[in-house]
Amino acid sequence: MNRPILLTLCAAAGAMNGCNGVAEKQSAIPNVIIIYSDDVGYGDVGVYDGKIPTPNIDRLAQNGLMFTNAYAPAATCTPSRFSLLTGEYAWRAPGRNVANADLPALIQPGKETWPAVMQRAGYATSVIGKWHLGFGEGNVTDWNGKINPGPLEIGFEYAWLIPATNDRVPTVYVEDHYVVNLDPNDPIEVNFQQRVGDRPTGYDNPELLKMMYTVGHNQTITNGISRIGYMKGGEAALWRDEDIADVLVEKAVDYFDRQNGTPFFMYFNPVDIHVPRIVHERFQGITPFGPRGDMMVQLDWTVGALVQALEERNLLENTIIIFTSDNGPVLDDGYADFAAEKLGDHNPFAHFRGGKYSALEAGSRVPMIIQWPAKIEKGKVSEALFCHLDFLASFAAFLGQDFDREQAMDSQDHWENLIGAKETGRQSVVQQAIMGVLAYLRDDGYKYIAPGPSTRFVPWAMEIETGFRTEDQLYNIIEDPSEIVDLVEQNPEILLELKDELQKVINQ
Ligand code: NG6
Ligand code: CA
Repeated sequence: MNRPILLTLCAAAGAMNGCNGVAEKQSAIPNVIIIYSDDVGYGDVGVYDGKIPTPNIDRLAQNGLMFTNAYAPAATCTPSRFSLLTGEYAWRAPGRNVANADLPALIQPGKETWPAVMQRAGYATSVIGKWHLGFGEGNVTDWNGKINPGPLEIGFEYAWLIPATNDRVPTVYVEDHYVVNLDPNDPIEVNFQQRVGDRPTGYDNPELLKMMYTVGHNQTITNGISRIGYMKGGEAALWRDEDIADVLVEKAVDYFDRQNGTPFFMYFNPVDIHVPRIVHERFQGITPFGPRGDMMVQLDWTVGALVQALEERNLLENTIIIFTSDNGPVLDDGYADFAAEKLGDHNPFAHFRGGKYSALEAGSRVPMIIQWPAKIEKGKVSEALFCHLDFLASFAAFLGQDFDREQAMDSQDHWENLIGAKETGRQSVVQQAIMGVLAYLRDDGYKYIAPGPSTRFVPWAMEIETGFRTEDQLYNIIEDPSEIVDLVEQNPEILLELKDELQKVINQ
């Protein structure tokens, strides 16, 4: 395949060092890995004051740049991942909320994407781990044939996938277009409405479970865990939850080894620390914090294993590693893993209110760390306002690539923030909570939460405040990061400004 990256970069950088010989040219192009972890809260990482040991993630910060004002585009997975990949706010069109596995692809071929930009710049591109953005064109996915369109049609050359989430069927891996290890004589059928097949369910046979459900999650049992949805067949293809972290690392390292010097882009998506929190036996009980803490340690192990593999291949120096999370933290998200009871002095929410699903800060303000030894100064902290939407435009700018600005309309070039060369970032960001509620945050700290339903707590995760009210709310998160003092009465002019600015973004 055509890989124009070296020329492009040399052209963009003028008399940049290393544009003379092929070997030197190649070493100038950084590999890029984004580790997009699942449901990791701002306070879950050691360097963000977490109490669970995360030495490997902490080391990324000690050797790189740590952000204190970075935002996932939404407070749940599907819209955040949609926006990360497309540079468009997910709320601009309906139907981009938490997806079941069998829904059509939310990103259809022809849509501008971050991996497509990287691919045009000459990168080998891959996605490993959680997908959760649907497959196919319209009908329910047929898991027994070629599954497409999917990631391979929107800019990824290689895919090893968890189709949706680790709590949803089908509990099988998909490699490129096909379910891995599928026996054609035992075809898969998936249904999110009614029971299919004769596997036991959590509601009929709770005595078979290795972890009890608390809310939902009581349908087909595979590997001793009842899931969201029903599934028939595919017995030989079923994953063992305990092995997922190891399998994803193995697939990533295999991919490094297949590149032979071609720069690569990897969208690496652990299922950690999403429910069900079933970790490998070697991590079970390793912390006093229960399965949630153990899974955080497993995630940290994953980060360390990837770093070590890069180091052993002499790739670490010139690889950009981004560690962040798709949304904020949650304790009980549907299984009895005693996350709340075993929290001790660890606080995943840091000093923020809300959590996963919420319009309040803990919903989408996430840890974000970038390490790139060849370029980024060690041990710096950035307060720049940044949103995951911006990777697309920022990397396009760095690589001298153009992109479809009408499609990726919300992506802004903040490359200088990413390498720690500038302190001011975005002027504002829109935060998306569940139930379509939006908030608008400005870099002076003022935050407007638009009116929503009267639901005060997330109905299926009752410890989390939604932050919703039926009337306008205004906070200043610099002075009041916990969003306690509503400034609507005090600052009517600022409220009007923010409402107006949000409306402009919506109308854009
Ligand atoms: C919710 C699930 C939750 C989780 C979430 C998606 C219930 C009661 N809750 O519907 O457990 O799977 O969807 O999480 O079913 S996310 O991180 O992928 O957005
Ligand atoms: Ca998530």
